[in-house]
Amino acid sequence: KTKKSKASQAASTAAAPETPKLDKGELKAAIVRHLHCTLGTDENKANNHAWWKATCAAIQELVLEGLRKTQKSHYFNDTRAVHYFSAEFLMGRLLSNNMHNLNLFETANDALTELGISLTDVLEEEPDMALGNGGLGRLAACFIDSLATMEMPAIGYGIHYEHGLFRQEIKNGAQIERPDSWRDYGNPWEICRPESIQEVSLYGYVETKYGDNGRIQKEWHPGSIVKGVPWDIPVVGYGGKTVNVLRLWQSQSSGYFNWDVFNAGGYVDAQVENVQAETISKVLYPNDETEAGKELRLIQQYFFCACSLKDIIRRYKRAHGDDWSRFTDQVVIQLNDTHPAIAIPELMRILVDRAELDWDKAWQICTKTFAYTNHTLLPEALEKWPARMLEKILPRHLEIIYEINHRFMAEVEKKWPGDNAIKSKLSIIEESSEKMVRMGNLSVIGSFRVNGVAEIHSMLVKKNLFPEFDQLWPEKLTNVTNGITPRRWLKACNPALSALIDKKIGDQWPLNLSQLTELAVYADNKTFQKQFMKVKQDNKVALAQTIKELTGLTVNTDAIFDIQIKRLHEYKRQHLNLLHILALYRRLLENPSYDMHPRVFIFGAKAAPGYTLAKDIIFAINKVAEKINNDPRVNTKLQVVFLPNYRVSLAEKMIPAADVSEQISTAGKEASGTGNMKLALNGAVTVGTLDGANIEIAEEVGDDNIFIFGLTVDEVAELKRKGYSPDDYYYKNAEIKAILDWLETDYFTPGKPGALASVKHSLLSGGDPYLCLADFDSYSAAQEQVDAAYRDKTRWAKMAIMNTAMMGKFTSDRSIKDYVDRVWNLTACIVEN
Ligand code: H2P
Repeated sequence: KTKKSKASQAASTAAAPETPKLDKGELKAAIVRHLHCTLGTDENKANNHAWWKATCAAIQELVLEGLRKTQKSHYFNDTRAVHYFSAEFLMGRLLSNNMHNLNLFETANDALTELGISLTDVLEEEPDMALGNGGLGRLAACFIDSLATMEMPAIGYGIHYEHGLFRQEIKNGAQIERPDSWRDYGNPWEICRPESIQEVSLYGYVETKYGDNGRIQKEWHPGSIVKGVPWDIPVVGYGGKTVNVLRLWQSQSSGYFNWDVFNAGGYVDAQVENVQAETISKVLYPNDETEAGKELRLIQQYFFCACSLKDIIRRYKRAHGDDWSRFTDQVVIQLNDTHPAIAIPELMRILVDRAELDWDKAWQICTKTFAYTNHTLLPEALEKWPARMLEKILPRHLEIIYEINHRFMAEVEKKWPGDNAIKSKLSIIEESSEKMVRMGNLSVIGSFRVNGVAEIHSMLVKKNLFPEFDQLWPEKLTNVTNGITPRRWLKACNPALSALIDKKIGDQWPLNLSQLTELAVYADNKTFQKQFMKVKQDNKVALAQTIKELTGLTVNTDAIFDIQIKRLHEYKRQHLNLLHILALYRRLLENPSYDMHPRVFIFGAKAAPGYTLAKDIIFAINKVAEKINNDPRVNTKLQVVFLPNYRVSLAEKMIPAADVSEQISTAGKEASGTGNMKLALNGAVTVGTLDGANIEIAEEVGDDNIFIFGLTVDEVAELKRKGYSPDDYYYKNAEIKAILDWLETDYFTPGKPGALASVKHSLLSGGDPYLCLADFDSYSAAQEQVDAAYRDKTRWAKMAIMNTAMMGKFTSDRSIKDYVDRVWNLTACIVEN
């Protein structure tokens, strides 16, 4: 089913980290100095939190030196830069990452040890920067790491959310959302830049005027103005030479504190405006179900795009004045999904209304500036805004969108004369009962390049999502397969494996991940297999300890650690995994000598607060886990763990310990996946469908080193075309029927029959939109193969090694190189030290 391909070479321009800039003594002194002078405490009083802050401050000194030099180089070389616009950046923790990238990790460890402090404990003090939901936001974080590492001039632009993704607690099996506060008492990495504050307009109306030359002019009279305050997070490249920034905007009231109202006793009234303005950057949206939520989300998007564009233009004008002719030589903007698509009409507004350029000239600039990444084919995730909402919040932008559309429709008419069906499909405006603005179409029309995130996804974007756009502009649609940074996702998170690899093939692999193929010659080597599997075993023991701390459960570390970690969504099919667990449970009850290697199934997932079925699935997993883990008839062979509050820092503990990686989405639904890459890189073997980047992983590792199951994209389409009926599987397959019926009893929820029934019902009678039942048998068979393979220790060790060895293609350095070649046309800027 899969073919072997040569891993593409990720040519990194960066050099390996040099000798650390500080020795142990100097770092020790710097940490103590910050403990005294920055934190006003001392070695005897300081707790781990204070030590963490002092260590961050000591490291930040070097980071800022790099930042200053980088900015100077970029300024003097007047470099072209990419501006990565993203509503999400899932950065996780920064201290360990920054120390690794500055080659100071060992030094810091030694320095703190001499001070009687454990670096591991200190690292645990850092809250995750969880300014994202999942893969999309983490991808942005990996990309800015690679950009800095490859010495590319780049800025990330996003929102300085006061609260990132909610903290998940599990109470009686159910998900409870609690506010995340990542910067309650300040964050040591961020720098506020009041000198670069921007103002953003909202609401109001548009006045049409006639200029002296008879030219129609539009003037937007805003109803309110908010301030955007920039916070810079330095992004340290591996080797520490280039330090780029992630600039996040915080909203603030532009009005002054209303002193008169306050003095007259209106203590609350005096602050209403502030509260309204500050609401914009208050929370990261996990969903947008309410009308108010939707409106706020649109405002968030516009807010950060408008601030960022002003920032970019200010920088451009500093070098080039009012001459717009070089703008597209200097600036490229990558739109991470459609969330920042409103930047397209905003740039048009600036160019036409403010700079008074002709429409055609402005449009030329615009369509040479923007490129757009599509991350999903799911219709519900393709953003649309009611025209009336845009009219209220951004009246001038709606006019501009209509004008863009009007001109585009003329182009469509030329290509397909008289074809109204194509027009209504390609139009930015959807003429439904409520007029909607389609941000996907706007993004394609306003960009010079559009990419999907894995080969198959990009093919489906061309074939199913935007086929007519592809006919109209055959060069526009392309692919850039996602990647992950090997610095965080192997070197930092799996130090023992990294050290083993260093010993075998040298320490340059973090910059040139294709070098890992050199490990393949050792895949059959007994000694190396032993060393490799010893590392895995130690990592499993460490994860078992974390599981114990977080859930109280003692897991069997000789069991297969089978891990599924990702956002909870029906298309990702955590419930297919659950059905299989229930099948194993039944088989064990019916036949106590049922032959299987012990397995621990481990989940980590957050469900969007408004996504009821996703929360029901979490509840079901937890209830089934409780039953199985407490059932002595089976719990020596089968255990189930749901780790609460899945996030980057927890992923860093889980991934190195995985034997099996669950990548089981319905074919055609997972655009790429990136967890699949992280797990395989750390020597986990994938059980997966032919979906997203799984297909490319299979090509790299070869059919012998992956367990592929399930319907293909074409088979899924065929089954849906014929009419899929889950009930057929339910009535014909006794095991499926028994499992689903079991969920309706009170077996897992004593005294509360039906508590898990929603999961069953979602899979029957016109349900099961993601074909769990259709893929069940094939999945179950693949799992039997996993079981057999694992029992053959030599075979398994070889598979695990081959997975690590063949992941070179999936470094985000290669993704960035692809973007540079296919989209951005950037050159590296070597920063003088
Ligand atoms: C999404 C896609 C993934 C993709 C990722 C990055 C939206 O992430 O679904 O398939 O790998 O973007 O391109 P996620 O589901 O993890 O939130």
